[in-house]
Amino acid sequence: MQAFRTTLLACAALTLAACSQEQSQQSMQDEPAAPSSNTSAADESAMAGVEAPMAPTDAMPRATAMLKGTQGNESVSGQVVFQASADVVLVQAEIKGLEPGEHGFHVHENGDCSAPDASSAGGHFNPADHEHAGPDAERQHMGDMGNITAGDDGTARVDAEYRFLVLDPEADNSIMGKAVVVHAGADDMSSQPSGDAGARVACGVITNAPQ
Ligand SMILES: [Cu+2]
Repeated sequence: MQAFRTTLLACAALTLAACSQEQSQQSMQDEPAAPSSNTSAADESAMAGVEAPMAPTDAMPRATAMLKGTQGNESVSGQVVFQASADVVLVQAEIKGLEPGEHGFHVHENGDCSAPDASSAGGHFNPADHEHAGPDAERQHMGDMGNITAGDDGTARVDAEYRFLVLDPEADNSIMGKAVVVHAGADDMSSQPSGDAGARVACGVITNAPQ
């Protein structure tokens, strides 16, 4: 009985689901030992038919870019994580120190952020020689990730997926080793060649980061 009370107390700190599971395990343990070999054999054969849950991202390419503010924008910093899945590349980012509002967000063709204004990163990464557009257009530069939006606190959080990014480090058109650039202004997703997004406020090289 003492053990049961302890379980109830512990339950107060747990989720309801965990709690009811623990209680049912408790009550099973309280029952007299019943012949259970039949049921456990059945359980095992049922388990044998169930394949381990697929984990599609485990062996898929993954990369990160640490963004650093350009000259005059030293307050900007952030991290971008790229994770390939079966059909798309997931992009998650948190970028701080921005002016509130929209900012162009691209992959540029050179993995070189050394220039004070990040001009060393070159133009948009565009291996298929398409016109500049937005991520939802039929065609775009591979680097056309659109805009990110910073809130009043200057932080932009990104959780997006792109069907046209190639992350495979073996591929000729991989974004691995290229640069992520954040701009001062919004990408209008139509002006050529780069959406009229203004100066580059942050830059970071995309680096292979296998799991
Ligand atoms: Cu850009």
